[in-house]
Amino acid sequence: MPADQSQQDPKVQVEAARKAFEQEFERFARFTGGAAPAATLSLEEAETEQRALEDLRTRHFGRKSTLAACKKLIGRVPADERPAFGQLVQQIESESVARLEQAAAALNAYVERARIDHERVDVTLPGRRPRQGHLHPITLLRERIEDIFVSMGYAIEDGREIETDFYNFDALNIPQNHPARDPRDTFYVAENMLLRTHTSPVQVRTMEKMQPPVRIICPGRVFRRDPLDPTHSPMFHQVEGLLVDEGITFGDLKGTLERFHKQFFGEKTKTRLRPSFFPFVEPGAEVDVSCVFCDQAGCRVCKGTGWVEVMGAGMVHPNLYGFVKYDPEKYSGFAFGGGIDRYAILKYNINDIQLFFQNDMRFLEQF
Ligand code: 2NL
Repeated sequence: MPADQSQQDPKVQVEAARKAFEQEFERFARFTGGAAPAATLSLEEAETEQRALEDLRTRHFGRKSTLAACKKLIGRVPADERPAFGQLVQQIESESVARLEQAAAALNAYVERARIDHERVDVTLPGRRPRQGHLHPITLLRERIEDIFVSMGYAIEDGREIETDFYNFDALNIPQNHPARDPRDTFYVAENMLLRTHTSPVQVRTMEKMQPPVRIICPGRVFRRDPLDPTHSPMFHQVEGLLVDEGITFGDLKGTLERFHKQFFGEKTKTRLRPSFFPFVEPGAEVDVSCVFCDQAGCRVCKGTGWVEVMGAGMVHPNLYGFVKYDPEKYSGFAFGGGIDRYAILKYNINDIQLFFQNDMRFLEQF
């Protein structure tokens, strides 16, 4: 039989179509025997097989398939053979489609199970608890200091971090030629504008706003051009205090600082004032507390002296009252200032101020 004739022969073509299907279907036949062979496939592989099987269905039984073409050839079959031919085509199609359906059903069931497995949530697993944060140790100590002074009747004031040189220096009786004004010590941001080097400007502005009695503390960030090292930072935290009223004496200053230090470090703590000089006070003093680490036996922190310096203090210089229009004949007052970071270092026995600003969780978590 010539090749073109065999291609024309409908029976031969139907048989060829069946063979072609059988060959291609062979690799899907394994799914029909239950879920076992499919179980070795991943979800993605099974989905690929699913698509391949549907593609095979379209190619072999769709409108453009060989089988569909065979059905159209029925006219070429001799009339007496037509019923048998029709039956043959029907039988081949229904048998093949049935086998394909079986495999598809098994594969679909497997994919469905695999998807459920894939998306399953184990509700018995412990939840992921968000870690609770807390305030920074410097903030905690600032609040502790604020609480102590509030309990003594002080108000808390804050103000700007960028100041004029008038409020930062002139109004504090700091002379034009004072080294602290040098741009090598102070951050200037414009002509006559600077990052405050202490929180005293807040106190000056408060005195401008109100007549005595004034009882305030001013905590906040301050800035000095210091190198980064274990005891210095170009940004640190200060708390200053100011009290002005009628008849205020140096004794009031000493009693106030004694009470504060007992509250802050513990009732055993002693406070000592040594003469010193600051342009904004007269007389001025350095303030020491008895060493909280060795009970004055002498240690590394107090360098064997039993005392640790914590503040500067003094009676407000009468020149300041001129700037803020207070009557120096009627009023007197005291002021003090210390570093919050320094208090934190002493309270927690920390040897490096940088730890407060590096924000390493392993450090911060300990407070
Ligand atoms: C320091 C600062 C001191 C003050 C700060 C002050 C503020 C006003 C008036 C008078 Cl508005 N004084 N503050 C007074 C004495 C010392 O020390 O850097 N201490 C470590």
